[in-house]
Amino acid sequence: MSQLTLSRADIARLCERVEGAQLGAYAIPKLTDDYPAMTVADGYAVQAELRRRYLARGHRLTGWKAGLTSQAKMRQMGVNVPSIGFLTDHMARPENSAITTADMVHPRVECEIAFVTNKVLRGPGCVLDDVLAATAYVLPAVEIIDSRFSGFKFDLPSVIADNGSSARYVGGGRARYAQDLDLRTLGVVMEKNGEIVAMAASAAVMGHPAAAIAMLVNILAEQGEELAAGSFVMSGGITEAIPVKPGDNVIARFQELGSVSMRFIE
Ligand code: OOG
Ligand code: MG
Repeated sequence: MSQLTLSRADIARLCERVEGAQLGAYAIPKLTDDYPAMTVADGYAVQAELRRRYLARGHRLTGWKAGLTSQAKMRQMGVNVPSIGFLTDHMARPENSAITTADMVHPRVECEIAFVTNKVLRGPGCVLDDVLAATAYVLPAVEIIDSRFSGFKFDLPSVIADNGSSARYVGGGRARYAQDLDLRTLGVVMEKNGEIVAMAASAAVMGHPAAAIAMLVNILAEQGEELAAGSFVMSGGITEAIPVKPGDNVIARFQELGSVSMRFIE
């Protein structure tokens, strides 16, 4: 990975800035406006500090998410390198629930294939088959992302520091064994208020969504971390993300995996 350029004090300052925006649901300028030399390693250092602070507050780590793993997402965000972020129990929402938007800045939804692991995964050198061998089952998920940066505009170090825009996530549908499916060719259709707003196939995510999980494990290894058994791991938006507002109903229909629904309220 790149070199750290930020001091401990800078990391703490930027972490507080991001944490304030996450908890207060307000937009801030991207971090590189003030710290133009910020690197990807700096972004992960801020994210690690953010994770430490949430866990110290009693939030529980439930898993991880890969982001910017499809061309659709990279094109939409203008960033062409994948990234990872952490997930906690406070971000989880039940299927078919009403999700409040007042505590978010400008939420968007994206459909993803999620993996639940039953063995520890460690990099470097983690590959797709290692992921499949450590997968208990896969299930469909919708991630609600919410960049804390003004206009949903950022660069790679900034979005990594903001925990990959993680905000909420909903797992659901029908859990399946990975070996019973062709994980590359699953069609996904996203509907908002009864209209189709996005569609694609799962190969859009790095050719195979398990490849995104392998990438995530290798990025964790660069930070001296492993993926614990029992993790819930999202492989990244298959289509571009769709903005949502109060009153919207969303249903993501996944071939072979059922559907995941939610509605948004004030
Ligand atoms: C960054 C988060 C990307 C995904 O699935 O690609 C992400 C963003 O687009 O704000 O979660
Ligand atoms: Mg995502």
